[in-house]
Amino acid sequence: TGNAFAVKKDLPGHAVGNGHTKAHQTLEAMASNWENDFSFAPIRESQVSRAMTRRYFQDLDNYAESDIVIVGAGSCGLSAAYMLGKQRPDLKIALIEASVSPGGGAWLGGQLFSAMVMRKPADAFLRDLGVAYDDEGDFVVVKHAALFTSTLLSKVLSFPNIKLFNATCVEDLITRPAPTSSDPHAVRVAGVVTNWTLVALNHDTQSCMDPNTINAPIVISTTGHDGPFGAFSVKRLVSMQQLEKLGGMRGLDMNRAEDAVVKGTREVVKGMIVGGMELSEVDGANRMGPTFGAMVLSGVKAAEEALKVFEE
Ligand code: AHZ
Repeated sequence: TGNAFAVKKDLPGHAVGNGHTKAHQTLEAMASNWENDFSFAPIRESQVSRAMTRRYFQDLDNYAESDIVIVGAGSCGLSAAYMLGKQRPDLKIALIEASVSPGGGAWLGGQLFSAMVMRKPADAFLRDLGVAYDDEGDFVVVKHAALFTSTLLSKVLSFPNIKLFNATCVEDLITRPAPTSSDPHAVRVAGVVTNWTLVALNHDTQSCMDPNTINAPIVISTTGHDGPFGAFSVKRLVSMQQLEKLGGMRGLDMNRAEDAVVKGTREVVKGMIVGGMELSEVDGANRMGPTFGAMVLSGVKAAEEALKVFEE
């Protein structure tokens, strides 16, 4: 073929290629000559498999002991991850998201509309992120929620010390006894129990498929309000008798809801910080509906609370 990069020998189990990697090309050079001179660099299928699986299993090994686990990669969890990644490149942060696609409810502004509203002072987060907005006085508007979420996601994923495990859900919490004078049965949260979401969804159809674990001194839970997947960690805290009961998210009141979620973001049980709409289930706070300032600032505060543990 005259292709200088042609495969020399395609032996099973061996990398293919002639030892030279294909030189970098410009898109312009490529565009001029598709029919004649174009070919991909050679590859053997096993190279693709190994390139993926080696990294994934190294990550599983590496993050089995994490510094911080964030449960849920919605607007709150991603905002917390962004703040932590920016401030503490020395910490290992595992971000666990049940869906294949991270972002939670932040791909749309409200109903099926594009624009995303944030009340001031959450505009500070957008400036930090470098996302453009229209200033409407007391609030700002990003032209598409997906612009906010994709920018935030790309920054979070670029931090070398943050690993997103998507399509993976937290299906239990790791706990250790931490008795107090008022509660001899108190525990602290010491990590999470994970499973691939597709497995977790099939516990009814198969005999026991045991999970995996991640140890961490601090877990930030941001799994959203109650629903098929939401409020996971706090519901578990109730069933293990670490919270007496949930307050239950109240009706929509934007003014009350957003202040309450940000101010309330805290360590709910030793080792577990709760933020975003999951917190409204704990505190019986109102929902805010389609305005996202409280989600990002709750994430900022959750990150701050988590870092206190490492400053102690
Ligand atoms: O898939 C969930 C979503 O991406 C994920 N999640 C839930 N349970 C999980 C589990 N393990 C791993 N057990 C899990 N991941 O958590 C993410 C939650 O994102 P979200 O957008 O639902 O929550 P948030 O609190 O970040 O943002 C809420 C946005 C809302 S809801 C609302 C209202 O209803 O009034 N208003 C706003 C702004």
